[in-house]
Amino acid sequence: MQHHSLSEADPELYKILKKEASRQENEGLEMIASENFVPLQILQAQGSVMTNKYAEGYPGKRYYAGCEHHDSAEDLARERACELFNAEHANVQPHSGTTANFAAYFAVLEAGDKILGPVLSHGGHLSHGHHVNFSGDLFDFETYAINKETERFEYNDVLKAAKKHDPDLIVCGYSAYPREVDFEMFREAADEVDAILMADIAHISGLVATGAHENPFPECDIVTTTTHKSIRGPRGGMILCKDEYSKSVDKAVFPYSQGGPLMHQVAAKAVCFNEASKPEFKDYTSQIIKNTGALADSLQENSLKLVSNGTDNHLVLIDLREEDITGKLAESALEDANIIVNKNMVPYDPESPMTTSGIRIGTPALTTRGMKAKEMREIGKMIADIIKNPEKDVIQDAKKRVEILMDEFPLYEGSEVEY
Ligand code: DSN
Repeated sequence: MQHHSLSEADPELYKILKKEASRQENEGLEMIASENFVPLQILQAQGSVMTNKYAEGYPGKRYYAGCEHHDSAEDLARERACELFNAEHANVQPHSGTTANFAAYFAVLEAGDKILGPVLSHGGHLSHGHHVNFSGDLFDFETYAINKETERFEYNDVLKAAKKHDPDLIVCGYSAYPREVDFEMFREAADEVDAILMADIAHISGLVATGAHENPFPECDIVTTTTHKSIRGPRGGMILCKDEYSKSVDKAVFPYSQGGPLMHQVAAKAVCFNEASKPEFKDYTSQIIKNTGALADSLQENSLKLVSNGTDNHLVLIDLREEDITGKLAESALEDANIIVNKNMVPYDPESPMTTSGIRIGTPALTTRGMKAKEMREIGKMIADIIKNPEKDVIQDAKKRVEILMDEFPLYEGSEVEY
């Protein structure tokens, strides 16, 4: 076999990677709440020889020979995950958050069973019962809603929906909810109707790992997450659960819903959990909370309304219903200034999902770049100026300032990253 560097072997693809690296480094303030930048050691594990092996099954019980080192890597990932999240069992093989949710549902339910989840436009995810997704197609999903007054999930509303629908399982945990999830409150509601409680902590798992957000255990029975959002690891998924569900969770991942695990990703998950256990990562997540608070203050001081009037976590949701701009147009105007965010439904949104009356903004990626409250306040002001007055000169002024910030807070520049 002849080995070549990527730049020699495939200049066409290499050029694309270089362009993407440059985009990440220089061309935009990355404020999509679900995105982050991984450290070199995680890129390295993902690009390792672990990609070469089939390892169907689990450590000690594989369907192929030669899995000794894969067993060690997967055991390390599982042990570290259990330690980090105070979980009794971990399955680190799910390829993504959605496949983790698929396996988690089928670990304890059968098609047609009833699940109670959040209204999608109130912060939920497609895999929490949307009709275009397997979850809405295969299960009988009913919903609970955000309280119109407090713009938070409240016990009485969840309990009422639970009593009305008598679900087999309740899902909590969201993609666009700026407040702490009260797992105890969901446990109480689940107990009232004898339902299994599942949390999807994809967005907040980095915060949970360090105690910056309440841990879903012991209240929840099964917990799913991705590994690439606030926890800053490789793109992928994971299921954590109590011991009593361990066998059914493992069976639901393999062989029920997946074949061979992506062992290079599993190896990188082990590295991620090690990073997340370090004191520096605790500092990182407390900085995320400070940064989001500073961003929220700045947006509000500049007369923008936030859903629930603030934030407890890594994101804010701007409510544009009283502004002269939709989420779609605001997203585009901000992108023109190289501020990258996404349009998002707000609770009780009169607009369609393609238009929306909201903008979701997260701070994990910029916090990874080293930005602090001072920069967040400045960015909040720029965002508010553009939303209030999306004119060319306002956008151009912000764009120039964004370029300076990118230079001040380099990402991979100067490191040994071979794109
Ligand atoms: N796409 C993710 C998000 O942006 O929240 C959820 O999977």
